[in-house]
Amino acid sequence: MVSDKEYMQRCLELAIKGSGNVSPNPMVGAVLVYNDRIIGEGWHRQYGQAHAEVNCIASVKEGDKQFIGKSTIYVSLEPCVHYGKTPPCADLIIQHNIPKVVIGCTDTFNAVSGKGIAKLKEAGIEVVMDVLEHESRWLNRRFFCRQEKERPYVILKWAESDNGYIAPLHGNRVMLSNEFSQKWVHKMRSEEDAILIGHNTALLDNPVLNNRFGEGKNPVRVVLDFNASLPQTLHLFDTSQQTIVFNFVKNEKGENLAFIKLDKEQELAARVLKHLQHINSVIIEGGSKTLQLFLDANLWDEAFIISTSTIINDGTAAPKMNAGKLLDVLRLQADTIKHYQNEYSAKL
Ligand code: AOF
Ligand code: ZN
Repeated sequence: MVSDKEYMQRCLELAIKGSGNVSPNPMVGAVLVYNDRIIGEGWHRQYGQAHAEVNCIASVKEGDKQFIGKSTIYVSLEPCVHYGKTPPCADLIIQHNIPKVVIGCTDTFNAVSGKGIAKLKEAGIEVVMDVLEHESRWLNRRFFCRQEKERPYVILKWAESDNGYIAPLHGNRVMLSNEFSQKWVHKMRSEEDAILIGHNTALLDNPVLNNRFGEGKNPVRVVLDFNASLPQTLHLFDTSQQTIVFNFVKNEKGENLAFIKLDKEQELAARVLKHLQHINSVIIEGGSKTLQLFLDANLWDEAFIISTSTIINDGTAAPKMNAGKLLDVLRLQADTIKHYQNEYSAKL
């Protein structure tokens, strides 16, 4: 007999298929099981469209429809009760007389948070909770962070030379990472919602900040340009992707370009993140001062440090890690990527 955990594992596999297409919604998967046989599977495929439960029930073949009312539905997230872009999934389960629901984790979105479970129970449905809870929360750590901390999930990323520099002095550009780690970086960009850089990085590197190698969407570009003095000729300001410029000078809105004026210099990292709270995740890509701002405020959740074999004679020192724990190490040819995690992601 297949265990609840194994069916939930299948829900998580299905949920991941929505990666890159559902944000800022969570990735959710569902399976419908009758007599130890899967008769339906579904996942949330696209932001604004049908939820996992809807697709799961819709996938049941004609000959199996008679069993829906005798089946167990496994869902990696508590079924919703709100009328959002789609009607409530809890109602759908009740309408189909499904007698048992097994849930991966509670939805901490205010409109749902425990109310989905309560509604199912009130309807006399047996509810089993928190099966693979940690794995279910980890999968949607960006979504849960936004709900619970009212800020995006923050991922730091930088590459450093063998002797600990992030860049040479005087603004010369050096490509630190190799072809493999660059591909890895671009894949990562396609999975996150925003990329943030500082004034100097924007000016010296003139990055496009897109995901050139992979498929999928491009992130929102965010730049800290306190005097709003960056030349509009930079790639950042082409209007093919959305760009947000945080500054102390002006509020302004154009096509795919917004200037947001920060009101105080204190608690900068927190202020910036507050403005980005509609976004699930942001990668902070540099330079050293910008990364250190988020490290010092302890406003980060994961960090990826690419240690390369390049030597820079004299340069800007890489940021200093001051918290977090090493989670794993990935080797891509001569480059080593150290993956750290901080308090929030460790507690999920
Ligand atoms: C579910 N199953 O597959 C997902 C859920 O705007 P809407 O209508 O798409 O609702 C989005 C909210 O619904 C989202 O914030 C989260 O709380 C929940 N997502 N719920 O029952 C699903 N994706
Ligand atoms: Zn739903």
